[in-house]
Amino acid sequence: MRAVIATEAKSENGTSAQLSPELLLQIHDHMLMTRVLEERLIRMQKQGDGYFWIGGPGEEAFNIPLGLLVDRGLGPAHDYLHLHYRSTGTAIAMGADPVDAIRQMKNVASDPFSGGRNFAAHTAIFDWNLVPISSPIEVQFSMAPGTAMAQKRHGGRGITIVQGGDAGTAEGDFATCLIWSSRPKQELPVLMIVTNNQYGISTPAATQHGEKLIADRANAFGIQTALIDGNDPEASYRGLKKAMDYVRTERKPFLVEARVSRLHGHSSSSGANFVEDEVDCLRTFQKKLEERGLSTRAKMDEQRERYTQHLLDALKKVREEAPPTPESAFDHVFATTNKAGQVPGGVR
Ligand SMILES: Cc1ncc(C[n+]2csc(CCOP(=O)(O)OP(=O)(O)O)c2C)c(N)n1
Repeated sequence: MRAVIATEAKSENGTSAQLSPELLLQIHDHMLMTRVLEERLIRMQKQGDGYFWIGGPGEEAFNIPLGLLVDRGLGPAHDYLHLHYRSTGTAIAMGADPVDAIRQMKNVASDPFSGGRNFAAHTAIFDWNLVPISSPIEVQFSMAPGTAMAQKRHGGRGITIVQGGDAGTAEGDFATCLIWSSRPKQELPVLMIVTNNQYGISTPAATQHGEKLIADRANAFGIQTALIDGNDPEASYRGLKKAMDYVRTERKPFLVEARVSRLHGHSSSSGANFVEDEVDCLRTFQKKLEERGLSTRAKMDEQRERYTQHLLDALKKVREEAPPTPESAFDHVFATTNKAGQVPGGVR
């Protein structure tokens, strides 16, 4: 029941085999695209192409393996995702088009996540059970038991994945998830993830947590836990695979605490400039790929340039796209109508 460091776990099947070169390069590919996308989004905000940026540079080494391990699909037979506003990398690894994140940042009608009406990084993909990411923090932890309950009733191997930051665990929603997912004989297939970057906006975690590890809080509920080095994509892949296999098979909850970096601060509100003194998972992974002879500096630099150009070209096109129309303001909004079919106070 004690938290274990997944880097110490030998591998997903108990051997010391490394992940295959193909998988490592695939992880790198998505990490690089996600980082270049975040840099583009930050630039867009600074250049007036968006009013606010928040995102996940520094979490790629964890979020990409997560996305690759998801059973993607619609309905309770597949995984449900209740993610965080730093989770863009997970959606990219699942196959989302990075240009859609640019459309949302620019708030154009073609943004498939919110029709140009939500914040950056508020991904929502109905066909993949990726439920809308919320700005009020931690509410996803109250919703997760609902989809997990549907999956438990449905049967099969689909699991619910819910992710949030360290500070958010102070909210009651986090306790709600611990309680509802661990009721005796009614346990739910929920993978709870806390991506711990050691800060809640500007408040250091060290000043807020009496517990040594956030993951330890799950022990009181009989929930198994793991502490993962989220800056290491190999440790993340192995640790997540083990945790997800457990939830899929046992139909019981599991809590992962991942240590990650926050490489551009909290959001555009704190300047979004690069933070030099935190581990940059992309830099360290690229060094490893070079050392192992799996890629070269020149190749990775060329790839970065290509991705940067692709997203810049996409932005130029998105700039020409139309914003949402006023008439579409009530599309997809749940509201009761009066006898005349009108939304009270609305314009439907
Ligand atoms: C319910 C609620 N309270 C407060 C906020 C303001 N707020 C936005 S982000 C944030 C800090 C979240 O920190 P953490 O959970 O550690 O996640 P991180 O942003 O570090 O990934 C706060 C307090 C909010 N969005 N929602």
